Amino acid sequence: MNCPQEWPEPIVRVQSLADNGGSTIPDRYVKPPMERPLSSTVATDMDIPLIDLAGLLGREEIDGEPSLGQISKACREWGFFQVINHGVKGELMDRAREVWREFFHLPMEVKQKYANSPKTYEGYGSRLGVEKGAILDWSDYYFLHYLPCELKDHNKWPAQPPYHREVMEEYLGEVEKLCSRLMKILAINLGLEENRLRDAFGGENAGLCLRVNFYPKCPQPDLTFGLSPHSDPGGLTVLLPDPGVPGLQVRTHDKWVTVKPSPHAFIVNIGDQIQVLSNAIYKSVEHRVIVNPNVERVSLALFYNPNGDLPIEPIKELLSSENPAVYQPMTFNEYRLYIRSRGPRGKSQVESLKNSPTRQA
Ligand SMILES: O=C(O)CCC(=O)C(=O)O
Repeated sequence: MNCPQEWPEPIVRVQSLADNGGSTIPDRYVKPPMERPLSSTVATDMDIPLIDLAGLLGREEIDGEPSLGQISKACREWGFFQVINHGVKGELMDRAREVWREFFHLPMEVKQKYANSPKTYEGYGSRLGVEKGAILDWSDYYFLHYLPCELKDHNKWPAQPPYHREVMEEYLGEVEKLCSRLMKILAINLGLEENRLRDAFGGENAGLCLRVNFYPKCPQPDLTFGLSPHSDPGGLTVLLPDPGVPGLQVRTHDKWVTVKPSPHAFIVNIGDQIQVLSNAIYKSVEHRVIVNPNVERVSLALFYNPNGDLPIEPIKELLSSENPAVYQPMTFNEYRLYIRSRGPRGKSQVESLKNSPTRQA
């Protein structure tokens, strides 16, 4: 299966719809009644764990550090946590978010020069998935490859605002270091050698890409989503949220929890590929984004992914006759075609990799 070169229908920018100032949203964005934000329970008295990484920063020996246990529990129970004192300067985080906000507020004809196609998704986009007639989400986005180096093409990066590239090179370099640290912690917490997960991703050849999500104001937020429920297909996601504008909701059991972003925290979550490598010890959890009638929202999701050509399967050291492999191997290039063609849709994909009981025996 290959992704088509072109979108099945003309692209409409959600930002233009919002700027038109209508009091209703087009039918294309209206979710069926049972799939709307208020058709499921939202827990108001809970939040994802908040973990202080200060004790882990700049230390070679991290054994015995209390945050290790907190991260282990969060990866197994929530699949999500926020981190503070993570080593990336707050000021750089703010600048990265604001250069993108400036980009989305450039005139439409400037942004259109970067219009993307479903072939690589790189550039300015307004839909995920290529199904003709699909109900769409209330958001635009910008997608960029950063690693492996041969995939990085500065021509695909916005040339405006003028300091955009400088800010983003620094930001992506710093968040890459954070991803490497987190990958080590995740491996150690599984009882593995510290580079084991990173090596399974292809080491230096692992992938890193960015999706900047722009959620315009929405006149009927109860009828749609900024991003429909999905789990992340990749490895690890480090999300920079918009301070003071909650929007991300995380599934826990049969409820949704609205994440309250802490100042200068990143939101970290496990993706499907780490769920597979850990043989389902770590959980890749469904999440969704609600929209707001009064305020727009910008978020930067950095996806740390396996190299696309490597088969990803449960790590042998975690398997035994009592704990056989739960998943079949698949490369990330094959795996991500699903979300690239069908768009964000729940967690059914990783379930489809499950071995049948007869295969496991
Ligand atoms: O905007 C957010 O808070 C979440 C974004 C997200 O889930 C994604 O980009 O996959």
